Amino acid sequence: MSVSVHRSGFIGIVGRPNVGKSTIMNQLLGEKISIVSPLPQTTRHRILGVLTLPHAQLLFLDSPGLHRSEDALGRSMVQAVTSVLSEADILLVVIDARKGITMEDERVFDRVRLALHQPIRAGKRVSIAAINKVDLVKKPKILPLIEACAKTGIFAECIPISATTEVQIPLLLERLIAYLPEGPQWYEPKDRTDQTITQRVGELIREQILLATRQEVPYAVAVSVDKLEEQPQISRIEATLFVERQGQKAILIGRGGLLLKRIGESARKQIEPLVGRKIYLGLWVKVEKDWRSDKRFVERLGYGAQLS
Ligand SMILES: Nc1nc2c(ncn2[C@@H]2O[C@H](COP(=O)(O)OP(=O)(O)OP(=O)(O)O)[C@@H](O)[C@H]2O)c(=O)[nH]1
Ligand SMILES: [Mg+2]
Repeated sequence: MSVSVHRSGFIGIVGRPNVGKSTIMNQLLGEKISIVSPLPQTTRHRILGVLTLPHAQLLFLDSPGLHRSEDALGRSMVQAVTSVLSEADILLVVIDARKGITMEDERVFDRVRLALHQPIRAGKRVSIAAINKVDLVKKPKILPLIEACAKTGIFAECIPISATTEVQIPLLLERLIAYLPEGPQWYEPKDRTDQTITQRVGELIREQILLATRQEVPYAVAVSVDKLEEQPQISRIEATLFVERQGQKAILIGRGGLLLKRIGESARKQIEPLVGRKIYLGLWVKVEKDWRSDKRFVERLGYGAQLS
């Protein structure tokens, strides 16, 4: 008779910006928990995504891309990566197959190498490399990349995947479960994330801003949801969009308020399925000069290691 074992643990998803960390987490969860955009530094804090299966519970920790940044926001993002590196039982290190192994990846590997030497509850930790975006490269390019990953000596496995076309995503899931330590079901199956609805709504609005703006503007915007009120027919949501300068405010609002209106409409389409009803979405733009350099303001926004 085989005795079935229940496995659980934290899987920290780390890597340089824009390699597809959040896309991979969403694919593995089958739900959009983290926002995704073509711009680097989309994810600004640690985000928990829970996948409950009959014999395993996978607690994914999505993290911001590891990068060098001197302002308070950048530092809080790096701090979030550090906390994920120290807490995870398994480190899932994401690499972009199109770009190969860059200097920035090497810096991530150094951090992973150090983390692997730190003890953790379940004892030995492992790291797995996911070579993502293989849909964008020709097959002969993949094998040398797997070899280069293996050569680092820090990965238990190097798995080529494509998060968007779902190539080898089931295999990745299977291998992650195989390395999970034995453990209980920590979260109720209905719990998918530690983010509140308000925080998720704020992120969905920010996602539409990232998709609709250019140059410095997307990086200079923060969203604060001030009100989420259920009324008989609709939910009323009001949010403030903080920018750093008057010029950015003018760009975000657009001529005749057109851009802000477009952002609001596309955000509304994303938010309605999440809250499960029709919403009224009111957006206001406010200048908070150089907020990214203001540690207290960055903390107030909930960025950094933890949301709550
Ligand atoms: N073609 C292709 N594009 C992908 C794949 N995975 C992610 N992307 C795209 O890569 C871009 C970045 O994806 P994200 O998931 O936001 O990347 P990230 O690593 O979380 O980025 P940061 O949060 O900024 O560090 C998006 O435009 C995704 O659609 C993939 O497998 N194939
Ligand atoms: Mg991300």
